[in-house]
Amino acid sequence: MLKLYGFDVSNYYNMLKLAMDLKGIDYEAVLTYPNQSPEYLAVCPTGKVPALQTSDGILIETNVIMEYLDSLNQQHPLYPGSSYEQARIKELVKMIELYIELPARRCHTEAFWGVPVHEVTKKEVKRALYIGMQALSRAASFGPYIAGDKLTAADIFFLYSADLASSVAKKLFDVDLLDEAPGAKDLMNKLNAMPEVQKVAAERKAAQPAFSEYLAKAFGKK
Ligand SMILES: N[C@@H](CCC(=O)N[C@@H](CS)C(=O)NCC(=O)O)C(=O)O
Repeated sequence: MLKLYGFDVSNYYNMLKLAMDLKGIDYEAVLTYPNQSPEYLAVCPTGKVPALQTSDGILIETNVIMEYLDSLNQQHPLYPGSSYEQARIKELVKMIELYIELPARRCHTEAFWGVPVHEVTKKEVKRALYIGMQALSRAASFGPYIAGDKLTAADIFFLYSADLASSVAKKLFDVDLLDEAPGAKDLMNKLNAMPEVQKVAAERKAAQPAFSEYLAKAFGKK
C-alpha cells in the first residue's frame, strides 16, 4: 500500500490527502514532521513533507506526487482534457506555488508562530503576493474553478496555498489578498463546502495541538 509521510496541519500534505480522497486511493499515513534525521533523509532527500512511498520507490514534491496519483486511476481526473488543457493546469499549479505559496511562506514564522520576520522581507512578500494573485487572476478562469468548469489539481493547490497566503496577508499587512482575483472568494467558499475538504479541515484542527508541541520544541515557544 502507498505510504504518505507528513502531518495533518501541513498544507502540502493536505493537498495530497484531498487528492487521494477524491480519487479513492487508499494509503497508510505515516506521521512525520519535517526533519533532518539520517533516518528520514534516507526516505526523503530533503527532509520535507510530504513524501510518498510507492512499491517502486519514494516520490517527493507535491505537484509530482499529485501527477503520479492521477496516473493511477481514472476516478476524478485532476489533469483532465487535451495535452494543452493538461499543460495549462500544470501552469496554474506552478504559478500558485511560485508566486503565492512560496512568497507567503517567507512570512509564516511571524504570521503563525510569533517568530518575527525582517521588515524588508515583509515588504518584498507583500509586493510579491499582490503581483502573484493578480497574475493568477489574469491566467485563471474562475469559471467557477481555476481552470474552467471542472475541479482540477489547480483548485487543490489554490485551496491550500491561497488560504494560507491570505492569512499571512491579513495578519501582517491587513489586506484581503483574495480581493485581487474576482471569483477567488466564491471558489474558496465552494471548495470549503465540499465534505471531502471539511474532513481534511477537521483532521487538521484535531492535529493542531500536537503540531504546537512540535513547534514549541523547534522554536522554543508555543
Ligand atoms: N516543494 C515541496 C515543499 C514541501 C514543504 O515545504 N513542506 C513543508 C511542510 S508544509 C516542510 O516540510 N517544511 C520544512 C522545511 O522546509 O524544511 C513540495 O512541493 O512538497
